[in-house]
Order: sequence, then C-alpha cells, then structure tokens
Amino acid sequence: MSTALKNLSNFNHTTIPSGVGMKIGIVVAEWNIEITGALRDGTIETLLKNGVSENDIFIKYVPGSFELTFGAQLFCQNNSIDSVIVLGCVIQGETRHFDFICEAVSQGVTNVSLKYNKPVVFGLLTPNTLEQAQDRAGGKHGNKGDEAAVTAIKMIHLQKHL
Ligand code: DLZ
Repeated sequence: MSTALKNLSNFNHTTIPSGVGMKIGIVVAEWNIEITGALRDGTIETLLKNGVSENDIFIKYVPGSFELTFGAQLFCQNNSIDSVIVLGCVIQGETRHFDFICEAVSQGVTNVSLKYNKPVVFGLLTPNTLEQAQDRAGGKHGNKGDEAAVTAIKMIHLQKHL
C-alpha cells in the first residue's frame, strides 16, 4: 500500500457533497507538531472550501498519537458532532513503539466509530522518515489533511442519505 503514486489533495476524479451544516471535530496530536499542524491547516482549508462553516469546526489537542482515540471518543459523546478526524504522525523508529501506537490508533478509532455510529477519519501518517511525512503534509504528495476532510464530508453525507 503506497501513497507515493497518489496525490492526497487531488479530488478531480470524485464528486464531493456539500459540507454546509456539518459539524466536525478535529483531534490533533502534539508530537511532530510541525507535521500535524500542517495536516490540521490542510483539513480546515478543505472543510471550509467545501462549505463547512468555521463555527462548525472544533479543534482539540492531545499529547501524542496514542491519545487520539480517547480524544475522538470525547467528541463522539457530543451528540451535535457529525464526524471526528484524528490527525497524527508516527515516524518509524528503531524500537517497536511505532507498531504499538499505529495498531492502537487504527483499532481504537475503528472501535469508537462503530460504538458511537459516527465516522471517525484516520488521518495518521506512518512514514519511515521525516521527509516522507513532509511530502504528505503539504509537500509533493499533497496533504493527508485534505483527504481526511473530504472523507469526513463524504461519510457524513452517506450516513445522512442512506
Ligand atoms: C512516545 C512516542 C514516540 C516514541 N513517538 C511518537 C511519534 O512518533 N508520534 C506520536 O504522535 N507520538 C509519539 N509518542 C507519544 C505517544 O503517542 C504517547 O503520547 C505517549 O506514549 C504517552 O501515552
């Protein structure tokens, strides 16, 4: 699985529903904040571009990616929130920490999403290097935040119209 051949910010091939009236929570990990801050900015820009109101975007910070799941759960407990986007960056290191965090977040957000019946969008970068992260946080492969924003809008639309 690779994003090297795909630009994360290119949506010319797909129809994006209007985000007007949608309420979206964003949880941002403070670890690697130069990357996660860029993901956050991309997410906000794309939500606004697709009709989500600035007043309907709610941002909270957690210390690291491991805490993203709990942050998502807190948002999901709020009935007015339609979807939650989690943004983090775990860079492959020399220890197995990487595997534990990635596994915990992917499993955790899936569980929260199903438990609360709300889309929780997985905006976690898991690169081998800082350069690969930069490439996907507004660099040559686009911005994973853009992809996360469009995913949230599409999933809310799907849930409301099925
Ligand atoms: C401890 C840790 C390490 C080694 N690496 C990262 C990382 O690359 N990205 C990230 O978001 N968080 C990292 N953390 C912090 C953990 O996610 C978590 O915040 C701590 O283990 C405390 O629970």
